[in-house]
Amino acid sequence: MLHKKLKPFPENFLWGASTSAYQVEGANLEDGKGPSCQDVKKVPEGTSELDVCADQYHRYKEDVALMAEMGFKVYRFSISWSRILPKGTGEVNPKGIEYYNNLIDECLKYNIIPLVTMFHFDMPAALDERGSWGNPDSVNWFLEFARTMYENFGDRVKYWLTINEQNMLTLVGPMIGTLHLPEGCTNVLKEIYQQNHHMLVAQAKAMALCHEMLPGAKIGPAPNIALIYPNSNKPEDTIAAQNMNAVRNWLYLDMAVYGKYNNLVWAYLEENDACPEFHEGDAEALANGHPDFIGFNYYSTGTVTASDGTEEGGGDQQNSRGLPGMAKNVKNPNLMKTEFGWEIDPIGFRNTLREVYGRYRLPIIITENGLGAYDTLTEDGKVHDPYRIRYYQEHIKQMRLAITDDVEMMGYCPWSAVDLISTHEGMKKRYGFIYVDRDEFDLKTLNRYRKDSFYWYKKVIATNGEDLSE
Ligand code: BGP
Repeated sequence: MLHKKLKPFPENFLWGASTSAYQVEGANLEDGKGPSCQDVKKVPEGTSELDVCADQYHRYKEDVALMAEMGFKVYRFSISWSRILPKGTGEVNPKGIEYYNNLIDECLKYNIIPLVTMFHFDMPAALDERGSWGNPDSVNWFLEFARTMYENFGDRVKYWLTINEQNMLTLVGPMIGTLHLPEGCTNVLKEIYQQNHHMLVAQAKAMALCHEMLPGAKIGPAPNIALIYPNSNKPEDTIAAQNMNAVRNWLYLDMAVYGKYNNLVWAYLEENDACPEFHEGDAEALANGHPDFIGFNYYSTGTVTASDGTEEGGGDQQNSRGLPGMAKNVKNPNLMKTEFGWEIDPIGFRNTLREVYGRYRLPIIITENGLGAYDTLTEDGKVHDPYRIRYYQEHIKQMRLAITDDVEMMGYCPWSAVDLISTHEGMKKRYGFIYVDRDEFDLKTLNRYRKDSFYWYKKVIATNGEDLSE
């Protein structure tokens, strides 16, 4: 659709950015915090441990002040489960509650809305030992955690996200360091989809509990959505794209919104003897959880051809290797790549927004979008990152076109507010508007520096997205 006139960004559009606890906070075993699966995993060779990260635990005041300087309306961060419940259930850690109270109050001091992710890749290690999401009790563990957060922070936190990228936990868990398999597991796919099922039920129940305990608060999911293109106009490539879209994307949003398994996914699970078991009350719970909005992370699209049955599976968030019997992933020659090999597709952002809104008709907030790159701090304390500015210019342009297409947008929270540790590629893969002075293994000063993109984003926010010029 070629538009003659663009619609403006809505008034009160939520401009901000995101982080997650295990990647930004550090202080990973301090003040009573229990270890999470991220603290006990073996980090990929050549990448930093997750013990100090960007040290936001000790520097949140400075970070929030810098976000306020950029004009943030919202800050998306996650709450570390094992910081407030060190063993995952039972005893509450008062120091953990105090930390998040302080962080929330600091945001509110500058009129920055806290958007809280309840779970971002960091299962308490104590619960991993009890079977993690494979244990049917995990639904109740998560609800206890949710209740603890609603009770302690619900007076001030009005926007909640349930589980970050549940689809990536399911599809590429080993890469993120989250997949826990019981010893002797013989049907891995079935186990993974049983864990996935427990997460879906936990999410539905947490949404219902939020509405019950915090009337007026809003809650939504936060999967990683990437529209999948057919590689050609061969009809079988479209079948492959439908398959991949269903397994990667729609399963999660269909469940969050309609409480039902996507039929293509169910057929795939049946075919592979991997259908999850429903426990008593699951179907009702899934039907009773309703999101108020859709949050999703967008980095790129994917492209597939028909399966020939030899696909390997696995990969990382944006580089899937395909799904055996369903679709084979191929490169898209029309797209550029980041220095870390992720395809860049700003028009795909508009495509994805149009598709998601058309399917679900709920307001959308983008909970992640961004460019991982090598940045350099100059001797005079500057970081020139025109590549990042260009990336955002193109994506924000496409978001505005999507708004003009009548997609209802609530906000935009790129990844990330501050430099932090990547899921599997360390500190060198930077995303922030704020540079953190440390290397992979040398912690240096941990001081903060404003990148060029910091000043640029400040202007974008000040003009409500009208002025994207450099
Ligand atoms: C998403 C995760 C984030 C974040 C981001 C960038 O998948 O929700 O936690 O890390 O991707 O990915 P990476 O760190 O692998 O570059």
